[in-house]
Amino acid sequence: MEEDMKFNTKTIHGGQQHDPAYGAVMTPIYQTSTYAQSIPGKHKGYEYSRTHNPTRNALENAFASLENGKYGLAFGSGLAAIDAVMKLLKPGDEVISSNDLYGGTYRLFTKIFEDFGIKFRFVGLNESSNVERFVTEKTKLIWVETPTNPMMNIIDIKAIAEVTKKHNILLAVDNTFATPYLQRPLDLGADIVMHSATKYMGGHSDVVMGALIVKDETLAKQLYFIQNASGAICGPQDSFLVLRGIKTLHVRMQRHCENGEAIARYLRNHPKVDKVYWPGFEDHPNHHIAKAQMDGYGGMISFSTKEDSLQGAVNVVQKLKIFTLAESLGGVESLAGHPASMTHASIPKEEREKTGIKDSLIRLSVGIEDINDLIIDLEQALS
Ligand code: P1T
Repeated sequence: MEEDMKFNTKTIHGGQQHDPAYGAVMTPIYQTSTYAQSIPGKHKGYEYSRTHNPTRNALENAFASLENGKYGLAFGSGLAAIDAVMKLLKPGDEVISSNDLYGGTYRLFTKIFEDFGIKFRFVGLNESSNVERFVTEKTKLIWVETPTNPMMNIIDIKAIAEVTKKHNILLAVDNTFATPYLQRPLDLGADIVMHSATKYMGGHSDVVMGALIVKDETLAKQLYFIQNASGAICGPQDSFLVLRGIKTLHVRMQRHCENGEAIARYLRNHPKVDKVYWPGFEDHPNHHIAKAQMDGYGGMISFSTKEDSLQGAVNVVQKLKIFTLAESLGGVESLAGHPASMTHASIPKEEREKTGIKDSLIRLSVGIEDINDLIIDLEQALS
């Protein structure tokens, strides 16, 4: 039954059942840390909420369903989810990571896990053939973000998966920007899908949360062990909010894609705009891969102005009225960000600039407001 459901049905029903206690159609918020036992060790499947909670379990099942996985795990933030994946590794292990990725992920890798003896190689993966020459017998994981934050590069998941399968390496894909509405990495050969559910999955900028989804039972057991043993879980109230958010993922994403495309094309024709980074353009370097592995191009766009300076970017973002200058993305409301000083400030300037994150770069998370209002807002900010 579940396998036969189309995506737009899964967002509403996937992994869900009516509450067994009273038949509540919406999953109740089980705001409890513990559960009664009749005799020591005898309970109804729940003993302590770090380990299991019915509201969180419902959400984890929904995550698994949307990504065509078997097992979902929810965490207190996207970074907590990435942290759990890294705990699969041992000192001496090596990780190959795309070189253009969220600044906080880079910080977690280089400032925390390098100190635990894990070695990271940050590699440009626009050419998937690039990856194999960095593989050694110590490589245990390839970490990929696609589209990348904030340069909107596209990485060929299927091609990288061929390499990871050949060398018996895990492939993890951060699917935050695309969401399962547009891209399902497990179907393309990835082993682990990760989300900052803070973003499109929650969709309303009111929760911080992370998710992992896998198909393999052994891997799932290892990750559940880490989730419980390290304890970076999310609470029932936040689980409820994201469950509610997911129910409209498909309709929100449809509008994010429409508005995103209109704004990408508007910016490209604007005389004051220099470069626009959006994978839907036919001349985007990996447009053909985006077209093959995604069902649309999403609502994230980066651009730079011809006045190639920090002040030029600051002038634009300060003038915006409907777009709010703020960290984060993926909510119903439009946001503008300045990666060099905000989301990617934790990457050293010379590293940042190698991947194109100049001081003049502006990132937009295009929301689902009326497209005319958004364009009028950009027009007055750029003028
Ligand atoms: O913020 P948190 O829920 O912990 O998720 C971290 C994270 C992981 N992966 C990607 C691709 C992300 O974009 C993020 C968080 N990003 C922002 C806050 C941002 O504005 O880019």
